Amino acid sequence: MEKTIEKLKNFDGSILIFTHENPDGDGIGSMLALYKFLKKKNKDVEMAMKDEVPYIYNFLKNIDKIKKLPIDKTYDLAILVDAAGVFRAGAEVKAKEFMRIDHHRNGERYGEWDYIDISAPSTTTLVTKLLRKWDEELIDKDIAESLYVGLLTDTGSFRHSNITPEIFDLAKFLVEKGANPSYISQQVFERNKPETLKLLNKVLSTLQLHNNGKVASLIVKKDFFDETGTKEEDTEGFVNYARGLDGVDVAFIMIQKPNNPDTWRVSLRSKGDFNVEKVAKELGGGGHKNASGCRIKGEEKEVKEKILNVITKNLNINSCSTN
Ligand SMILES: [Mn+2]
Repeated sequence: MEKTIEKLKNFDGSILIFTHENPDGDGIGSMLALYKFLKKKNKDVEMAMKDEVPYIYNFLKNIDKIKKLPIDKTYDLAILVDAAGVFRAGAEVKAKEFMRIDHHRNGERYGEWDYIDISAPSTTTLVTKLLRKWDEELIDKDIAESLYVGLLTDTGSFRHSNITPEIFDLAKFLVEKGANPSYISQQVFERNKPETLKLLNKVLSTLQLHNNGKVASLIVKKDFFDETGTKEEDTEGFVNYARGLDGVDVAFIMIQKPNNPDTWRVSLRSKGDFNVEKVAKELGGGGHKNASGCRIKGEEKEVKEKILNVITKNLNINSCSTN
């Protein structure tokens, strides 16, 4: 972390902060916090990502300043937050040097100034520590709010298994700096549109239990979006309905890409000790112990079988569909 601060402190070129495609609260929160802080330090800094901001994050300050990738400019330094490598941006990023601040296992390294800690439950945890160490006084309400959003969403509202006392210390710090937990939770989780519930209704009707009720699956077919007037981003959090079932250790949702129906985006979630990162990795993706993802090409049935086979192997029990 010291080398990260050192590098940024002395840097006076152009800086781009960017995150992964299909951005989440942790990527966006890390980006916004770092952006505002570096602005306060009079750095020449911009932010960009490939996709639109999911509307649940549109209350955050400076969200309108996020540019769209690709950008036809070569930055002196590009800081990748919350992703294992530049390839995760989903678009070209041009820079003379790169830096990575992240909590994903493995991935690319760009220099001694990278700040990677896979034990951190969120990248915003790392950004909080970094900014606190560098200049705690500069952390204002906007920065604290952005950081809190990433902490809240990446820990599944403080429910995942990697929550330690230190995480509550960081949360306490952010609340003291002005982040309002009740307001933020309402903004992120309680602004559903009726259309989203209609979509959820369709998705829940695809629920299936497998492996004696230890595994649950949900499917989002691309037609569901047209039928309900929703977008892919509206499926955010749906997988947790499957994970939340009593007796379920592993849940996954398969989302058919609206513009590329041959491709399925898969989100995997687990409770406790079951490691979905292993499953995702075997399927060509990655992530964390309790939350991971991957993309698979193919027909709905074969893709589902593929996922179930890998989960079953990792569960080390005999597959037995109960539904
Ligand atoms: Mn993250």
